[in-house]
Amino acid sequence: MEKLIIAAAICGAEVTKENNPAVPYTVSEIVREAKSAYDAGAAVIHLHVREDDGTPTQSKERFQECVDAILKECPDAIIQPSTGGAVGMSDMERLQSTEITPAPEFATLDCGTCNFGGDEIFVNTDNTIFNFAKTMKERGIKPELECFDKGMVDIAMKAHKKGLLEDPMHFDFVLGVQMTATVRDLVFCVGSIPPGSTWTGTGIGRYEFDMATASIIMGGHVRVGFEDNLFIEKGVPAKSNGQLVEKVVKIAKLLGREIASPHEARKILGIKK
Ligand code: KMH
Ligand code: ZN
Repeated sequence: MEKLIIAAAICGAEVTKENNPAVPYTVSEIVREAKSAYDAGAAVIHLHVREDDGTPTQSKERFQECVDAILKECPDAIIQPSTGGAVGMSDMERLQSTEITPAPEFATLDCGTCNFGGDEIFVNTDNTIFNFAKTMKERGIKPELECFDKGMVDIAMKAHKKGLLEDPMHFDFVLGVQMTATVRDLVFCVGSIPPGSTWTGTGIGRYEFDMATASIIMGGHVRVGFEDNLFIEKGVPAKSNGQLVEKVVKIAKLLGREIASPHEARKILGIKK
């Protein structure tokens, strides 16, 4: 089986220090969390950024500052800026994270509209998705196709048919938000993607380590981090993103799956550097 790529979603846009005091806001806190995940074995850092007071932002300047600072400490990490940002942001605002220099190697592309609980709706119309795919293609950025349910795989395939997405595609199944997060759900989603694609399994909240374990066994890759889950075990807040990554490394070792370095992860994902 291919080596395991671990992605750490270190910050997110929805969680706060009230939820877990280790959630990073400032540049130095973001670097601290990225380094803890990288040192523990994460090859990919999925990045959202904040103002110092915790307000989510997609400011190009703030992304540039954070990416440059992370790369000083984690020189070969694959940094994957979010183009999802936070609920309610405009498309133009969200795409700013792809405008940094050099252009990111990898970035998220959310493949559909999603209920985020209560009255929150994360809006991604077909035109938004096609426009983001086109922009990333023009900028030479590999998209990670964020699919919160199987219908989003179908929308990604429409973009592929239009020539906006190149093979091999990489999917991330973010389960436990709009779709439940059972092994059956994951198997169904994975069975819907074209042969030759790679994929990551992400479980939200208490499903984080269930989906991680299933993904390790099934030959997929794994995402963990504060964006998705704040607890190392039931009722015990994680001290750092690194602690969450360490737990995945332990599970992978027990199951006989080796961990990919950033260099190996680029090869698996077809990212040229
Ligand atoms: N914060 C969500 C609204 C992504 O990073 O691309 C969007 C999100 C997905 O987190
Ligand atoms: Zn995100």
